[in-house]
Amino acid sequence: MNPEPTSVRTDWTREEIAALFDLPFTELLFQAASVHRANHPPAEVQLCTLLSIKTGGCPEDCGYCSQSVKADSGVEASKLMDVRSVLQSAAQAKDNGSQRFCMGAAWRNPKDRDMPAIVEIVKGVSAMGLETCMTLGMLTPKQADMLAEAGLDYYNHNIDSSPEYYERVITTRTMGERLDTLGHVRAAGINVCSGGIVGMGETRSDRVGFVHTLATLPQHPESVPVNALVPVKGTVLGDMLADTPLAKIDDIEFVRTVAAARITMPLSMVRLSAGRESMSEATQALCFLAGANSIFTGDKLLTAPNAGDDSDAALFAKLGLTALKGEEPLRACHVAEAAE
Ligand code: SAM
Ligand code: DTB
Ligand code: SF4
Repeated sequence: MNPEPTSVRTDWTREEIAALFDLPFTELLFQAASVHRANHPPAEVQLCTLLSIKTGGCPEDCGYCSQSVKADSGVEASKLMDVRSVLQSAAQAKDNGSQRFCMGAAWRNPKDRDMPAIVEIVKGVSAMGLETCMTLGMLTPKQADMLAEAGLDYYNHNIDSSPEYYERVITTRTMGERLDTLGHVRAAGINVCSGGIVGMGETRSDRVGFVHTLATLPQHPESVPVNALVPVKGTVLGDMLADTPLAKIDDIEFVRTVAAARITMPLSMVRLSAGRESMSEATQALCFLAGANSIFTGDKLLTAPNAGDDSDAALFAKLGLTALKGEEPLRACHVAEAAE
């Protein structure tokens, strides 16, 4: 690893990011791989496990999501899981070599009455020596403080797309509200995980705007999940894609998005997130070359299938990749220090 990390900029212009996307693919990959190895061990990938702790019945209308009440996806709504069952799943994830345990709830926002159970879950999973991440929807400053106090390491809240395209995918809350929650998470001292989805029918200009929004936040998210849309039947976007098969995101364009995220946010962990199940090994390998250094393991994401441990073990062996070990949770202050 290069001892002198790349300087961190939060003043990227859209034009600069568009120019990255426009580079010859070989040049873009060379730049992304160079930034990657200057700041991270290039053959180590962080393993995260997801668990849906409260599934379905969500009042929001996100056009991609199987868990929205607006979707006719067959996902049944359930209540918040009991603390013991969550801890059992976390123990299993740890046994399987996972470093981070990410818990998701299909809520617009947690209710105050949910918070004691959530706090207990965070404390229990932390005590097992796993990094904790939660994604529960919008938070008030007080709820963010409660999560910080409980020891939550990361909070996931995605901006999902460019500000312009966001409004065409979700109408029940604004991008501004998403950014407010990210601000509360940051102010509480919790590490930020924020990314989005590629392949929702957006244009390249939207993908530029998506990366630009993240890369110009006052401080880059410590984790940036880049999801490829998992088209779920019964959702607006899943059905739209089923009717127009050519709308599926081009693999090379997906890799370009990963590379642009890596170059503009050099210190962040860039997670190759949903959609790996239907991605070829070659495309995943290109994403790792382009700077992706984190994945979700296991057979299931929240409701959709994931690549699975056996195929991941085979892929890692083929590519000579290993699990990232022993990393301390990257505290927000580390990023600020490295930026100086
Ligand atoms: N309700 C919370 C929220 O929206 O912040 C947390 C759970 S939500 C399912 C977490 C993220 O998963 C979304 O922001 C979206 O980026 C991603 N996601 C959901 N459905 C997806 C799909 N079908 N394909 C790809 N990513 C998806
Ligand atoms: C993120 O960006 N991707 C994860 C996690 N954050 C919570 C969720 C992916 C969900 C994929 C669709 C599903 O399982 O329903
Ligand atoms: Fe609800 Fe989150 Fe799904 Fe949107 S993405 S419908 S907020 S669970």
